[in-house]
Amino acid sequence: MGGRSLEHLVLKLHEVRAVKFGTFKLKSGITSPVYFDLRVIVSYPSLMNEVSAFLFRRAREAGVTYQSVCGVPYTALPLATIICSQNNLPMLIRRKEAKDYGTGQMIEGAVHPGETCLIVEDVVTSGSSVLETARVLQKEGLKVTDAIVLLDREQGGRAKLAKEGIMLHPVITISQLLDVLLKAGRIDAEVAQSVDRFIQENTFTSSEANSSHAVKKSCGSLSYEARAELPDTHPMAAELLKLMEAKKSNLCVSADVTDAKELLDVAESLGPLICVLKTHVDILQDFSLEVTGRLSKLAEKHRFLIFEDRKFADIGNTVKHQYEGGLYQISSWSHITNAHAVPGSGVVKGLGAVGRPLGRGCLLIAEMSSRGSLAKEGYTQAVVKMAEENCDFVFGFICGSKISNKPEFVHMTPGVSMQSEGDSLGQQYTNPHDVICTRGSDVIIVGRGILAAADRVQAAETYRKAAWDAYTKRLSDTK
Ligand code: S5P
Repeated sequence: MGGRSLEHLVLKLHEVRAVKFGTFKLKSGITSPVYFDLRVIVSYPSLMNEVSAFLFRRAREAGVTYQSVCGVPYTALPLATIICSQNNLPMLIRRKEAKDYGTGQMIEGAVHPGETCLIVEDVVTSGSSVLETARVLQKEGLKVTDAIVLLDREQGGRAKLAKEGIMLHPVITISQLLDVLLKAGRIDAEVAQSVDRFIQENTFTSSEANSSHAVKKSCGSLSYEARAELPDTHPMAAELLKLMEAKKSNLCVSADVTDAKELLDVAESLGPLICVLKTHVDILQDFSLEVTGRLSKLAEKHRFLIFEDRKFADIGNTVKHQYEGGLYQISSWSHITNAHAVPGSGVVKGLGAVGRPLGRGCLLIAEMSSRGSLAKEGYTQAVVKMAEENCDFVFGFICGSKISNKPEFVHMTPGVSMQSEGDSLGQQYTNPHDVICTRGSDVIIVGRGILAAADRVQAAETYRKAAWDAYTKRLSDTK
C-alpha cells in the first residue's frame, strides 16, 4: 500500500463519494458545485490506512518535529489514531464539549506543557477548525507549529493559519484533485471550471483571513440596502436595514437607565443618530404604558426601532403571556425582542404566536459578551439552525461576530466601548471597527460607552461614525 500514488488516492476518494460534483446547498445558504464528505472514508479500512500513511508522510517530508498528535474532531480523530498507532506516537484527544462534571477538561491524554503537538485535519477551508483546536491545545501549554491536512480547499485557510504561526501541509490541494479527476475523465472541463470559479469567488480575503472571525466575501460585500431587498428578508429586518442605510447608522443605543424621564430624554436627543433604541423596561422605577406610548411617538419621529431586551427563556406557553401581558405588555410597543434558545424552539413559537400577527421580529441570543459565557461553539451553531427553521419570526442574532452567511439575517453585537475593556462583573468590550469590519457583524450595541459620557450626543455621534466607517470599509474591502 505504501507506494500508492496520489492519483490512486484521489480516484479512490471520488469512487467512495467523499468528493461529489453537482448542485449542493451549503449550510450557509450558498450553492456549491462541489461537496466533500470525508466522513464516509471510515467505512473503507484500506482507504483509511492509505490516507493516514499519506498524512504521516507529508509531515515527515516537511521536516516537522512534534511529540504528540491531535486530530480535529471528528473525522480526523480516527486518522490521528491510525497515525499514532502505526508510528508509535502519543495521541491527544480534543473534546468538542467540556465534560459537564469533574474537571471540565478539554484535552484527554497526557499533556506535557512545552511540547509540540501536530494537528491532523481532513479538509481545510477557512482554517477556523484547525485554529480552534490549536487554541485549546495552546491553552494547555502545548505548542502548535504545524498542521497536516488531507485536502486544502485553497480558500484562504493556509494564509490565515500562517498568520497565526501554523504551517499547513496539505496532501492534496483542490487544484490537484480537479486535475487528476479531469485527466481520468471522471469530470469534464466545464465542471472543473465551475468548481474553480466557485473556489475563487468564495475565498477568504487576506484581511479577513487575519481575523479569527473570517467573513465570507460573498456576503460581506452586500450593502444593507441590498440585503433589505432580498426576497427572503423578514419585513422587520428589511425595515431595519433600510433605515440603517437611510440614516447612515448601524448604532443601537442601550438605554439602560432607571428613570422614565431620562429614557425619553435619551430617545429624543439620540434618536436621530441611531437605528435601534434598546430598552430594559423592568429596570425603570416609574414604568407606565404612558412612557412606552411616548417612546413609540419618538421612534416614529426620529425613525428608529424599539428593542426590548427581555431575553425570554421559558416554555412557549409562559413566554407568550410574558410577551403579551403583565405590567409591560411588551408586544404592544416593542418592534423587536429577543430570546434565549435554551428551552428549544417552543420559546420562539410561543413568542411568534403573539408577535407575528403584529409584524414584530425576534433576535436569538447566540453568543454573549460576558466572560465565561456558555453560549458558544455547538450551542451557537444550534441557535443558527433554530433561527433558520423559524425565520418567519426570527430575523437575526445577538452575537459577537457574524455567525450565519445568510444575508437575510441581521447580526447585532453588544459589549462595545471605545474607552473601556470591561467591567468588574464580567462584561467584555471590543471596539466598533473590530465588530463591524473584522467580525462582520451589522449593528453595534452601546450602553455605558455613551450613557456615561459627559456629552451623550457627541459620544453617540462618535460611535455612529466609527461603526458606519467600519461598514463602508468592509464594503470596499470585499468588492
Ligand atoms: O451578550 C450580551 C447581550 C446583551 S443584549 N451582552 C450584553 O451586554 N447585552 C446587553 O447590552 C446588556 O444587557 C446591556 O443592556 C447592554 C450592554 O451595556 P454596556 O453598558 O455594557 O454597553
